[in-house]
Amino acid sequence: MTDAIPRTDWTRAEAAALFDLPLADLMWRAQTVHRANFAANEVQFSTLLSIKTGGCPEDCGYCSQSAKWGTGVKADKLIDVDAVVATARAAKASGAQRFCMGAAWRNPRDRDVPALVAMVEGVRATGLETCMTLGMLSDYQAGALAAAGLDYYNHNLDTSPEHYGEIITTRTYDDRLATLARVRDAGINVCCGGIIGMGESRADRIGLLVALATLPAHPGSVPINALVPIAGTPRGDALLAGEKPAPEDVVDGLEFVRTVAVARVMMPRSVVRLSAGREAMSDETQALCLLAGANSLFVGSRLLTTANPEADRDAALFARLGVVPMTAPAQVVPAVVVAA
Ligand code: SAM
Ligand code: DTB
Ligand code: SF4
Repeated sequence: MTDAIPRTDWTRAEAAALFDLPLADLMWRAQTVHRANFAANEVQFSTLLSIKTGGCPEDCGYCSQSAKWGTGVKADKLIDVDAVVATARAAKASGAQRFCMGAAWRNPRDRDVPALVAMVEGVRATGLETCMTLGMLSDYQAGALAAAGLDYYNHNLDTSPEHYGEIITTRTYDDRLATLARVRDAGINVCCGGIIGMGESRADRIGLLVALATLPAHPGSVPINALVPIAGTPRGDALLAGEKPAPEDVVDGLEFVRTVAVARVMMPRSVVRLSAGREAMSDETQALCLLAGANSLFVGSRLLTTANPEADRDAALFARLGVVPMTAPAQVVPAVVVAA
């Protein structure tokens, strides 16, 4: 069966049925969808740079950069445009295809916009795709970034609507949906996903994927992060203390792989990113995530404030798996889509 337009009417029951499939059947579904829409062995490589670190007024319960938690991350100012562009050049030289700039803000101030625009223009001039994640945006700010040529804006839903209040209280799910609408309306591609391993149930993982797959259009990029536990944050401390959800809700490597596979089936044309958490993941779990349809990764030894695998470990893994860089721009995918 083929379907030209990816479905945006997924139900929780349908998503739950995918999660419940025998692993081989789920992987077969995910691989079938993946191979109909993407070159099977191609992976998009992104690099992250923190352009404004720490001191964030939000209370995200997982984040090293919130001023609410004693994590030891110190607050810095927005860094210089030249430093950003120089880092982008180096990322391009080492094989990155997209350059993501992250700021520990609730939202940018309008007086930051000229510098942000200069960063987008400077990074684009290196030939890299650009992505920013700066918190909530106004219409003006989204418009200015779009006019500068920003390719993607990352703004995550993080978890299900029900679990959200356990994780963040300073910004609502609806605030996030409103920013996503502004980004979409400005003509910027949406990058939107969440974090797995924050004490959520499988029903919450289903709720997150359904929220993503029932947006007016599927996000072009869907980052699936494994929680990087940061000492001093409520969610990090809970994970480090060994807090375990009910047996049916436990997140281990296989549950993470299932989450990636269900994301792939529900959002067939989206680039699914195996995002934070690779440093602590075995090569085998990462390989299964790629088999499940993940086709984007962060490369480079740092994410925003935490470690990512070193280049030599990644090079050895990609060589063993036969993974090659994505050739076409990620948003250009063949018209044929295999329905779930
Ligand atoms: N301040 C902006 C915002 O939150 O909208 C942008 C930067 S924020 C660090 C981007 C995303 O990184 C968060 O939405 C979250 O999904 C992810 N993230 C942050 N800390 C993480 C952690 N410890 N483990 C996994 N993902 C994390
Ligand atoms: C996303 O979903 N993951 C990236 C990116 N968007 C900005 C961030 C991961 C941050 C991991 C924790 C850290 O390094 O501070
Ligand atoms: Fe601030 Fe973003 Fe961290 Fe939340 S995730 S505390 S908004 S930097």
